[in-house]
Formats: sequence, C-alpha cells, structure tokens
Amino acid sequence: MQLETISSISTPVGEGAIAIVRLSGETALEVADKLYKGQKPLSERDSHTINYGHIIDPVTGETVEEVMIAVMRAPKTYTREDIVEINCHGGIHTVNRVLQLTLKNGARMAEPGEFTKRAFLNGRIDLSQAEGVMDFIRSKTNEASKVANQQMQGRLKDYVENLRQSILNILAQVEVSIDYPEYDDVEEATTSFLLEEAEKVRKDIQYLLKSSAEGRILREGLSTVIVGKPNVGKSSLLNYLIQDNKAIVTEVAGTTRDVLEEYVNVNGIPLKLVDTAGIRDTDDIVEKIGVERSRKALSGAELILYVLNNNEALSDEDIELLDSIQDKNVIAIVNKLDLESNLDIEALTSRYDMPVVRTSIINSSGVDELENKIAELFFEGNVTSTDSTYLSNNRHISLLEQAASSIEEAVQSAEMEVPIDIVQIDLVKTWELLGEVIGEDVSEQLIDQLFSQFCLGK
Ligand SMILES: Nc1nc2c(ncn2[C@@H]2O[C@H](COP(=O)(O)OP(=O)(O)OP(=O)(O)O)[C@@H](O)[C@H]2O)c(=O)[nH]1
Ligand SMILES: [Mg+2]
Repeated sequence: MQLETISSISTPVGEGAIAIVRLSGETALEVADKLYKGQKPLSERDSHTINYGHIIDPVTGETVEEVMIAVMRAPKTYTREDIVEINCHGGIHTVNRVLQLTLKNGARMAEPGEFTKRAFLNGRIDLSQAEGVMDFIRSKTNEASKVANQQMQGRLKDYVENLRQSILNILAQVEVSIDYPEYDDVEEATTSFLLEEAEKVRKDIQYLLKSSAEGRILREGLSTVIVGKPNVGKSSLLNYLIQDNKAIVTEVAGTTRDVLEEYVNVNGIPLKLVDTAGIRDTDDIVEKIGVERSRKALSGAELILYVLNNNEALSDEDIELLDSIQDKNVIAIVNKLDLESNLDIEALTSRYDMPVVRTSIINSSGVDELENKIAELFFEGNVTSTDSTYLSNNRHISLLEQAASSIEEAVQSAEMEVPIDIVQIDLVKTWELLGEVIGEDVSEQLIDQLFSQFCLGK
C-alpha cells in the first residue's frame, strides 16, 4: 500500500523541555533532509540512530531550530514505515514552525490517530491492539492501564484468534457432512463434534465476558444503592458497612433527604455505596426531591439493597417497588430482627426470587451474611486477581455478547437436530463477529471513526 508521508507534533501542545515533530511514510527522510543540516544527510544515516543538527528554512536560509533527529527505517517502526522524529526545544512557536516546514516540503498533516492507524493498515497490529493503545493513553487507574497494556500486547487478539480457529475446525467438519449427505454416520459424527466444540467456544466467550465484568467492578467499584421505606435502617446499614457515622441516623422517618455516596470494600469487592432518602409519598418539598433522586439512583444501580422493617407488614408501596426492580440484582434485607415480627418473610421469599438476609443492625447481627451474599452474587464467593481480565472496551464487549448468543443459537439448533446448513449460518456469524473484534471485515467508516478518537500525533 502506498501512503503519503504524514507529519504532526506528537507531544502535548504547550511549553516543555522537548517537543517532537514526527514524520512517517516513504518520503519521510527525503522531506526531513530538505530542512536538515548536519554532518551527513539523514538518508545516509543508519536506522535507529539519533543525529544532531539544525533545521534551516530552505527558502530564507534562516536557522529555525537546533535539533536531535531520530531516524527509524521501515519495517521495524511504530507504523512499519520510515519514521523521522525531530526533537526540538519545547517552545510552542518554534515547534510549530518546524511542523509547517515539513508540510511545505512534501508531508501532509496527520489526522488524529493516523500513525496508529497505519500500524493497523500495515498489519503490525490488529484493531484490538490499536484500541488498546488508546485505552492505555486514556487509562486513569493502575488496573485500567494493566488491562490496556495486555491488550496492546495482543492478548485479546490471541484469545480471539484461538476461538476463531476452533470455529473454523467445526465449519470444516460441517462442510464434509454437507458434501456427503448420503452418509448418516458422517452427519452424526458432525453433530456430536459440533456440540462438543461449539460448547467449548461458548464457554470461553462467557468466561471472557464474565472476567471482564469482574475486572470492571474491581477497577471502578460496584454501584450499589440502599433503598427502602423511611426509617427502616438504611443509613444505619451504610454507617455499619463503612464503619463510620457518616450518615445521620434518627428515629424520625424521612431523616435522609439527599443521596450520600461512600466507597467500601466488602470481602474484597469495592462498592460505590449510595444511601438514599426513604421512598414514600410526601408533601415535604425537600423530601420529595430526595425521593425523586432515590428513584433515579435505582435505575443506574448494579446492585440494590432493599431494606425492610421486620416490625412492619409488607406495604403496597414495598410490593410496587420490589415488583419494579425484581429483574435487577436485588438483595432483600429484613432489618430490625430484634423487634417483634410483623413481616411475612415466607410470603416475601415465595413472591420474589431474590436472596433474603435477616439483620439487626443495631445489634451488629446478620451483616456478615449480607457481605457473603454480595460476594456470591458477583464473584461466586471468591474474588481472584484481575489477571484474567481481557476486556474493557465497550465495542469488544458488545461484539462478544453477540458472539455468545449466536454460538448459543448454533448449539441449541444442533441439539434440536435442525438441518446442519442452518446451524452453519450461526457458526459463520459467530466467526465474523469475533473477526470484528480484531478488525477483520470491519468497514472503513468504523475504522475512521475509531481512529479519529485518538489524539493528534499518535
Ligand atoms: N430496633 C432496631 N432499630 C434499628 C435497627 N437498625 C436501625 N434502627 C433504628 O431505626 C431508626 C432509623 O434508622 P435510619 O438508619 O435512620 O433509617 P433510614 O432508613 O435511613 O431512615 P430515613 O433516612 O428516614 O429514610 C434509628 O433510630 C435507628 O437507630 C435495628 O436493627 N433494630
Ligand atoms: Mg436515612
């Protein structure tokens, strides 16, 4: 592929000790030589050397900068093309002049992400690695940068390529039985091979998705909301979990008026814990706003801790709320177990399919069990290291979710003895979806859109 030589400032705009103008392309050395004066022209220098000299404006003869220039010849470079990096003194003005001179002498201004895009187009990296570069630059935590770094190194690519290879093996077998429809035993063998192998692929994709969800929770915290009617002990629960008296607790119903957010670690799981105003109809304007906010907090929650008072019967309001959230991750907490029981726990457990924990927060009892339930719900009880996390990018997660459901469909069809050429369609689709993760068969438009999110000069 023949591509124009591109140029841009690759360091942040602003004053610094050094600023770098980077060129990439077939004529990178040629362009730089028009501006460079040193002992020898750059085109006569060895690859991977750094060379002292000056940048001279070829029109006026004026010395613009004193520079060190790195020469890196294809193919062992970031883009797989010839690369020249001009290290300037870090002023905004001069580095800009150097850039302008490269543009006047044969280079074109690079688009955001274009260097990395070339690395992709020239086959040095796949799309998941390119996206890893961007995620790496953008990562805000240590854990996030670890995942991005692994992705940059091609860990996801290897995993996905293995999955695709397995699907190809299945497809090859399927092809045989389509070619020889007269042999029943071939078809039988194909179905059992298909079921076994496709199930393995399905499990691997599920594992990938699950470990990513866990990784994300470990990086960002599980957003958890404590809700329930006024006075049931929500703020008491928050205080207990964070081992502090951050939230005001009183016997007055409607104490909490606003949402309060705290981070806690529960059995190794970081929770972003939100205490809310007790949900009820109220004429108090401040409380009303608080109740609105509680409802809003509910919609974005990954875990809901629904607190009930053992001393009171289940109200219509409780039922209405529990009905509306029953498809989410909810743990029902029957608190104030020390008081007389007026709540029909049996009715609660038979109506809702959610874990129920009994507590008496005032006596510090039952909260251990709650903590174990949370760990069970999200990490099957044991939180391992994040080493197994491969995914953090939403595009990849979405593709893998689709791949999981199409392979699932293939498995189900095969089980129901659907004709093999129909099962084949789902297998091919899974193979294609996985291909999109690493950038095979993706549209030019998508590629342009992805790389445009990069910073200039990368
Ligand atoms: N008997 C008993 N009282 C409790 C228990 N847990 C909390 N309480 C009391 O119940 C009252 C209300 O507790 P809060 O934690 O303020 O309840 P809340 O759900 O946050 O209430 P609002 O903010 O008004 O919605 C306080 O007087 C607590 O001391 C418990 O397990 N047993
Ligand atoms: Mg409260």
